[in-house]
Amino acid sequence: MTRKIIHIDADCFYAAIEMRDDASLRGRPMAVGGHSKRRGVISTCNYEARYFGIHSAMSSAHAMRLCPQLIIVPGHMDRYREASEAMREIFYDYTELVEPLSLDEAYLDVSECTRHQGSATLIAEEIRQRIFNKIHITVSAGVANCKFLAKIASDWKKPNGIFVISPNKVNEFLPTLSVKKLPGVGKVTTEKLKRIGIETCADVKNYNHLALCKTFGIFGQRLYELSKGIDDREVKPSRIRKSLSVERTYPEDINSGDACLERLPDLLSELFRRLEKISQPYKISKAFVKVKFNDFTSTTIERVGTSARIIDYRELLVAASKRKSLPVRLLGIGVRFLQENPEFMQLDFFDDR
Ligand code: TTP
Ligand code: MG
Repeated sequence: MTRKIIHIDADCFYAAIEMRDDASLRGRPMAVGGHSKRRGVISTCNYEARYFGIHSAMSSAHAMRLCPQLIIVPGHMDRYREASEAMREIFYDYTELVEPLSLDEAYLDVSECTRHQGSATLIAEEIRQRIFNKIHITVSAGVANCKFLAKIASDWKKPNGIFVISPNKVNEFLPTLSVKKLPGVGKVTTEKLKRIGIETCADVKNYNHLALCKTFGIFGQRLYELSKGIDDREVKPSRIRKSLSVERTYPEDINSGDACLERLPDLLSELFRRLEKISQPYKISKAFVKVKFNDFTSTTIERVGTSARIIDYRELLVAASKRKSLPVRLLGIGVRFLQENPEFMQLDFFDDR
């Protein structure tokens, strides 16, 4: 079966968060990093600064020489983590198979996702839009039938773009692709390949297969496969889930506790549907509900328990909706998982990226 993989990567992530939180930084070259007088280094910079040739890992002093009007601000790791977490929560709405690569980057396997009639392109577009609406930053997406092509694709239309490599386009796309773009091909390998006349995937394919394997060992075989668009690596969920929840914002406010209860079956069936899809072993430690009122304040109540019982949710929902005598905009229900479960902890595996 053809897989559907999405790779998401936020645009100038740290810089985007800083610009989001401080309007005075927008529209001018800025970077996040250490001070130039203290041998600081640039973590990242916005696209205006990239125009001057500034990039991650460059010394701040060098960056200031390239662009004297550059504004360098210190980073806020807590905000980046929070944004990253919020992005992942959106990903989990579509699939359990989410493999974060860093705070701003993840693979999603949406082969089983039925949203948008299973169109990975529409799913990726919706994810981009939701991230923009909720976190106020832009991300780029790549869609393909394997990991490495999805990752290359997400870079193609950066910033704020999407690029889809549909299976029937792979053979059009690959021949001219530089071997530099293949996973595992760094500077040294690029040079080595160049010396034997290999610069693109077409060159790899045309090179004698056996000779390639002799020179590069097992990596030669991998190179050969990658240049044909073959990459069977699975999307491995590497994060331990702490909770699972579903929420709905209603087009019209809900005016009574009883009316809130009428919405419960729909929320519960979605929660159960998503619990069934969790491939990791888990134990529920708590049930919780969230209610957002029409003044945009929200409240959460939770109860210790080992299952997601309807009765718990009924009681919690009534109690939460009574906390304010205001109409309700949003309802959410969820479970928290027991974290001490040793079986659960074992699932913290890492991939060879
Ligand atoms: P990247 O995704 O590599 O870069 P980016 O999001 O800033 O820009 P792009 O639009 O090209 O994706 O890295 C994500 C974040 O990781 C980046 O915002 C800052 C941090 N980072 C460093 O701190 N040091 C580094 O050398 C790199 C590459 C990234
Ligand atoms: Mg990024």
